[in-house]
Amino acid sequence: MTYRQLDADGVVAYVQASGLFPAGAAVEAREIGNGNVNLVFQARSDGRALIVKQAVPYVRCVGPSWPLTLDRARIEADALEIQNRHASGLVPRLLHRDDDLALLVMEDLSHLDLMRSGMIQLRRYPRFADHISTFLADMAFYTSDFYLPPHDKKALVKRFINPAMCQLIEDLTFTDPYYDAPRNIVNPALRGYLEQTFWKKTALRLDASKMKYKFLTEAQSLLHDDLHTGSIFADEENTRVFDPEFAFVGPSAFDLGILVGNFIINYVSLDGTDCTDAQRRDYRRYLLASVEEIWDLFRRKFAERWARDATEIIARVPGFLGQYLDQLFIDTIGYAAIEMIRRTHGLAHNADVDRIEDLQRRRDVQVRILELAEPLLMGRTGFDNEIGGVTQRVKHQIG
Ligand code: SR1
Ligand code: MG
Repeated sequence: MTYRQLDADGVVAYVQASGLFPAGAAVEAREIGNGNVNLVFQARSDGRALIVKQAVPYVRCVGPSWPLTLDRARIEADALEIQNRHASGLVPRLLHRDDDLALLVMEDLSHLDLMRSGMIQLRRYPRFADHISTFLADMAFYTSDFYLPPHDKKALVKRFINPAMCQLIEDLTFTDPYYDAPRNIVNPALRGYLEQTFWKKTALRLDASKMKYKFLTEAQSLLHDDLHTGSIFADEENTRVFDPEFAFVGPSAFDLGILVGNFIINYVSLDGTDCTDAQRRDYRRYLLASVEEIWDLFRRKFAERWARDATEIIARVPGFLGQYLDQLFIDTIGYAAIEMIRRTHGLAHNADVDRIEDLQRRRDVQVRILELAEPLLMGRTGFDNEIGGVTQRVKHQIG
């Protein structure tokens, strides 16, 4: 079948014809997506719901003037299959795929919170650090050279060659935020700071370039590659990581760094909101405890998998694991800072900050994020590879 874009009626006809609901069942569908890139429908029948996600041949939030590969749906389905194998229960179940239509059908998770929205409302997710550290350790180890036989690892790299989506991240994350790029979306109240101060920081730009080069060249493990809090559903008991359309084999620390960066953005954003001092203090304590727990559990779980399942001979060389994890830590902090910068004035922002309506107040938060990102990025080797040093720095600088 050749590609055609579905509307809600088309989705109803498609799921009926595909046998995803019992024959003859009445089905309703509505578009529920509010993402930047794709169409997302919820199809319901007799109290049961499915999610139908279809890629469109352009960036949805911009329109047809910015074409984007449909192959991202194939990548997403492939990534979900692998994530379901290694991190089962932590990603949506893939029920059906149609690569010709660039379409996936997944379990409906709308009973869970979109984590970003929940965090904006100061909700807590007590199982999250345990769950996400398992997801990250499983993917970082079981899709790496330390576990996969050489031919399988190369086949994985080949299967996830994802150049258009990678270029999007390369440009929007590592390049555009460091100059007055046409695609940046800049709070007018922030522009003066960017022009007079931020865009003149040549040493910062050099370190951002070093992080970009790692992103371009380090094929360590299969990444989700867009692991911000808008790519996670959660509640008190559950965590599901979704939307891996940017997946490719890249630097393992990138997923960790994006996640940590999003927690820190939320942390700083609380200065621009009207929560009480006690609410802000308590939630900030929760956020930093989560960051510490995520890193410490990741490090421990990765080392456990290494000790139990490593097949590559270099994994038996004394000292290799420790140095590998230390470098992952340094890169995690670097990528966290890179994420904080890009979400402030790049193309795609975080609602945590953009919900602050008063532009001057939003600008003050944005400057604080940028001025915290700088010592994290430039000082990433100076925390003795201890996450407590990073959280102390956040607390000391922001309060
Ligand atoms: C074209 S918009 C691209 C951004 O949105 C996604 O959520 C990713 O974060 C990407 O960078
Ligand atoms: Mg997304």
